[in-house]
Amino acid sequence: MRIGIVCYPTFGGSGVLATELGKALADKGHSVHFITYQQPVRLNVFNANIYYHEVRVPTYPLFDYPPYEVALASTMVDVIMNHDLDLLHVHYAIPHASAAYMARQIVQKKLGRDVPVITTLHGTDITLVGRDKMYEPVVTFSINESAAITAVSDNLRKETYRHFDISKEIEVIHNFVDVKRFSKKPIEAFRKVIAPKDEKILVHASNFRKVKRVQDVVKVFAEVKRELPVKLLMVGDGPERHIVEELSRELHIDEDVRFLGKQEQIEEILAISDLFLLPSDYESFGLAALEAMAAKVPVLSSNAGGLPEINIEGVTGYLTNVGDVPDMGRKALELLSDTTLLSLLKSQAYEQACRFDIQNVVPLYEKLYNRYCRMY
Ligand code: GMT
Repeated sequence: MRIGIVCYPTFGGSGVLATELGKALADKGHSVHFITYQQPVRLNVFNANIYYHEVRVPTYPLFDYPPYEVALASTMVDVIMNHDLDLLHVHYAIPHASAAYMARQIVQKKLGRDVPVITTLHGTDITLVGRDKMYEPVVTFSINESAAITAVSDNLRKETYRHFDISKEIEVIHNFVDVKRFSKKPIEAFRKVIAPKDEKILVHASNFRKVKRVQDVVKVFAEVKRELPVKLLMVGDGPERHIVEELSRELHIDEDVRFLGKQEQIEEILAISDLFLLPSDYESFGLAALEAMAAKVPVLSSNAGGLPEINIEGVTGYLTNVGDVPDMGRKALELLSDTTLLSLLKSQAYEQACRFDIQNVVPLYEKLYNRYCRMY
């Protein structure tokens, strides 16, 4: 098949998932055309089946807001027509689903051919941004106009029906992880630099937005630190970073906390880690937690959104109520001070990740594509 993939090219989970999906489809022989405003961060391989089309947004002094959606739809039309695409798979509804709707209309008029649009909902496009009155009518319309709609968890599917007037079936295709990529042997020298006295290593990775509750990460770490020698790695960057840096100084733990910024080789960091912290207000899925599990790192997360679909209490890690720092601290301490329990949870976390392995999930997308390609 000739597949167009539209996504955000950043470190965010939706872009990561879309890029990994495209790479896997290309490995299976499909032609994959990425349509984004920048080279996706995980698109770091050469594959003859992968094409990259940059959306160029011309500026003009009149524009306070350059019309990105128009440029995106026009690029979609260009790629569909010149590369004879069989379908468009857009990740994150805003503005990808509405731009795809527009592109589909134009192609239909020009070629008399219908190009199915598959929309995958990822989370904040529904739970935060999409619900804003300034976006909602367009989001609802373009989701309904998609040939197929998928959501990355049962929870997100329910949330979408709860907040939007969706008349179509939303299919759940859970996110996936390439377990092979994350099954890395720890680099001992690296571990020694971070934890010279063999301290246990806690890790958090996100875009440091409010929804991630990064302050809780640091507070939980401070609780654990009172009883155990530990280190904390903070991966990623975003608006809350300076606040947590300040907080770690106030809590006198800054010497044991390292802010690593945005990292492409997250698997190397996870390989030396013992516990992943994800105390978010909401996660439709929590791809970062799944990647941790694939690296044999148990997860201590909140029980919000779709997190209980991947993180199983007492099996792959622990779940707590949002904001319950004392409970998180207790659970982290209990796990990190019991070597037998920790190694059991490490292997169970890995087994859980294997259930969401790329090999099991990509065929579900192919099946979906086949269904709609034949219909149109
Ligand atoms: O979490 C973010 O802020 C990034 C966001 C995105 O759209 O890239 O992540 C969402 O999609 C991921 C991939 O499906 C999910 O794993 C994340 O849980 C989801 N984030 C939220 O729901 C807050």
